[in-house]
Amino acid sequence: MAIQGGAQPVAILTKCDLCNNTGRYIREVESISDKIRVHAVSAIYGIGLDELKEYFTPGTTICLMGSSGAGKSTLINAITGKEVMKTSEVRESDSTGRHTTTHRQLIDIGNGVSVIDTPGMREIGMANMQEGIDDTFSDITELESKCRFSNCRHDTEPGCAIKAAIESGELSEERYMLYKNLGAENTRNYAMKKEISKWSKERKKFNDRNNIY
Ligand SMILES: Nc1nc2c(ncn2[C@@H]2O[C@H](COP(=O)(O)OP(=O)(O)O)[C@@H](O)[C@H]2O)c(=O)[nH]1
Ligand SMILES: [Mg+2]
Repeated sequence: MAIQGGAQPVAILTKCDLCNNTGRYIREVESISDKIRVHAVSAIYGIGLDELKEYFTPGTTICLMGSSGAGKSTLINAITGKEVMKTSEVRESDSTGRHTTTHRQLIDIGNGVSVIDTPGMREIGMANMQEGIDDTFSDITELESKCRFSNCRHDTEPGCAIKAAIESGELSEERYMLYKNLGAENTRNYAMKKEISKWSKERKKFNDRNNIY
């Protein structure tokens, strides 16, 4: 979504003080796409915060996305050295945060930098994002174009470049499944979005005809 929207995606692994194998997780996220930068930080212990300074240049708008309790607000407070955002205790029972932020807000944190904080999201609904997905997985779309059949489903077709790449180890099956699942989710949500908009148009027409406001 970030790539398709023209934003620079940065993945931040928070609370690295609670993890003794951050390198492994950094590499795991990095392996998804070479277009995404990954940092592991601890806002509480001030680890890795320097690495993030380059993103806080004047004129930049930073949008924080991540589930409630991930440590977004604590991170911004640690970087700015001020309490610009309210933080919340994480519920022990399900390790999710209480929803301190209940609405999107745009905060001027000084130095010409703005931060958009989003309320805790349980999921990001994707629709009409195929372009961004293809961009993120451009190595896979490149491989797909090398299949013998242009409509290859990478299933049982002969001359399939995807299957060959998975077999040779050039492409990890996990990454391919991620690409496939994101594509399927996108198609499903897009179809749903179109269906909803069709019905809302129908309803509007019905209301107009019957003078219902
Ligand atoms: N151990 C540890 N806890 C953190 C860190 N950053 C945030 N937390 C805790 O995680 C909880 C949720 O933080 P918060 O910033 O409110 O999360 P947000 O919902 O993403 O804004 C709070 O209890 C924080 O104290 C960190 O670097 N290390
Ligand atoms: Mg918050």
